[in-house]
Amino acid sequence: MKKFWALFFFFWPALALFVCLVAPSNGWWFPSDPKSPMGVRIDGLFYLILAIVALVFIATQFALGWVMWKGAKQKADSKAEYSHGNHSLELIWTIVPAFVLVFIALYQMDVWAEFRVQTYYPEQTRKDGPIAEVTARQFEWRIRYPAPGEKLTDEPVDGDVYYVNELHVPTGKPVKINLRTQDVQHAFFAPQLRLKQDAVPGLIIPVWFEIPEAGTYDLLCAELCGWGHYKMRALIVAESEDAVKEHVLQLQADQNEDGFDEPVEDE
Ligand SMILES: [Cu+2]
Repeated sequence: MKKFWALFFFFWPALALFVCLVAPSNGWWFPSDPKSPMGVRIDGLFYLILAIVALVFIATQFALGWVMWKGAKQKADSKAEYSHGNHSLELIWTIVPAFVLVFIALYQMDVWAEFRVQTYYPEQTRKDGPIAEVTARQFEWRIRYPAPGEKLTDEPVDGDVYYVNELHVPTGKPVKINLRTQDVQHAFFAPQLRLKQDAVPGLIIPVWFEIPEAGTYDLLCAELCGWGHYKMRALIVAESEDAVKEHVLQLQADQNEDGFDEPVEDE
């Protein structure tokens, strides 16, 4: 029976090892491949951390199984050994994890900087400026585009074009949006792009991303923001630059529509 328990504890790291070996060829990972260059790098960080965690799990569980196996082979009347701990072991398992954590912190620094530090944003986004403002509010995403041909201003101006829950962006180049919230804290989350940024009251936060392939991507709120949080589902539509222009022109025409087909002329 003692040996059974030792084998039981050997089973789990063996299963973990097996899963680690077969997972990559079976695509057992996030539900979709990352759809942005930044997403590929974020997934790379996840893989690295997963590999470290898997290695530590397998090693510690095997060690546990091994200790139990050794104990199982001891005679029932043999004396137990008591100890007050081991100074070298304590040092090793404090210093090694500390180095691993410092390594992860330093290793992810450039991805983090490119993503979050404005001076590291792609040249193009700094030249073009934000293409739209996305304002989260309970419980929707309000989109504000500048009038065609104009630059986006921090505060709304006459001629701005509005829409709700659908953000159109050009494909194939880095684009930047200004993220705000009108009430509580929300989080701009595009899972397929691996993009997540909190919207914080009082702040205008520039967020950049690049979508190489035209298509429709989910935009969700990732911060529990009230009873209707689940409803904050919107779309990011990535399409050609011309199609985005066309979309904004159409929105502008709809916004200026006064219900009359023809200009009314005095007779
Ligand atoms: Cu929300």
